[in-house]
Order: sequence, then structure tokens, then C-alpha cells
Amino acid sequence: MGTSGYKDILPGVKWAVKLVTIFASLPGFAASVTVNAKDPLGNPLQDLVVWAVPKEGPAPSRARPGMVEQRNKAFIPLVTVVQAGTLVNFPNRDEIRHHVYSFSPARRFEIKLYAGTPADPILFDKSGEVVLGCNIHDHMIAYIYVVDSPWFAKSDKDGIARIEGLPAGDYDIHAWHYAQDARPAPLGVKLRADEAGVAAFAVGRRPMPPRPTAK
Ligand SMILES: [Cu+2]
Repeated sequence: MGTSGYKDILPGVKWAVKLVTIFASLPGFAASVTVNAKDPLGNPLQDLVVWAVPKEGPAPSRARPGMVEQRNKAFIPLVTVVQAGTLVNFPNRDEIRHHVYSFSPARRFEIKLYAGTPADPILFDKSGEVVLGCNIHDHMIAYIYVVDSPWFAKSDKDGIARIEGLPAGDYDIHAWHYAQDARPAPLGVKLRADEAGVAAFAVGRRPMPPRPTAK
């Protein structure tokens, strides 16, 4: 008898939990922007970094730790986008040592010949492009792009990037690509609550993307 009483209560408990889940997953009236990135021939452009900057007022800081791995003598991922103020670590998953560095004005640093995960992550606190290299393996190259906004995304192989969780308001959508021939002009969008905006960028590519310099 006691067991059946327990069973009677259980569905009620589950239902209550479900209700809470439904309320928690409400979008909170946030808007989103879907970006369509193409090269000059109209092909999908992967790894376009896009970010939304509110036209009025500062963007909130939501920097969370980032990571760029080294695996099979390659940086993974090729392109990382972070908000200014983010700590990024560079774990080495290879059996050999790497020597990661950047000479970019937005962040000059060096992690001398090391194995495993460095004890201290690197702080990226200035917006702009950071080109990564390895002192041992010249072919290793990757990019970190630092933005002054928590609302950013990177285009996938289909050239689609989706910036989510935007409060209603006016924004400029900015874009950057590591092989761009010129910086694309920002696009203005006005977003109402719960609205899905669309932006399109066509980005010209230079023949050689930037490499770490001063080697
Ligand atoms: Cu290396």
C-alpha cells in the first residue's frame, strides 16, 4: 500500500520538474542574427568571424576560458573567436614539444618549448587579430580574433554563422576573415524581441593569408 502511494506522488513530481524545465527554456525574448558568408564567387565561406556591437551602450562582459590545442602538428581549431578579457590555454596533445608564439600587436606572447598543458593560460584583453605560430613547425598556423562583444559566431562549412541571445536593439554586425583582402563594412540591424535577423557578407580573399612575422 505504501508503494502505491509513492507511485501516486511520483508522476506529480515529474510533472512539476517538467514545468520548471519549460519555463527555464523560454528564450527570454532574445533575438538572433543568421549570417550568410560567401567568397566573391558566391561559394560558402568558412571561418568568417562575426560579432554584434550594440549601437548604444557597452556590451556586457561574458568572457569564458578558451582553448587552442595542438594535435598532429596542427592548431585546432584554425580560427578561434573570444571576447576581450578571455584566458586561452594552449594544451599540447602531441608527444613532441611545441613552442607557441604570436607577434601580433593585439597580443604578443610566447610559450617556450613545452609538453602537456601550460600552467598559465594567456590573457587576450585587446581586440583584434592574433596570428599564432610554432617556432619548431613553420607550417603550424592559426588565428585568434578578439572582439569587444559577448555576441559572436564563426561560419561553418556552409558559410552559416548564427549569433544568438541578443537583447532587442540596434546593432552593427562586424565581420573578419583571416584571408580577407579588405575588412568588410559592418551591417546595421535593428532587432525586436524574439526576432531572427539576417545579414550577408561577401568577402574577397587574398592569395596568401597572414602568417606570423618577424621570424
Ligand atoms: Cu610545433
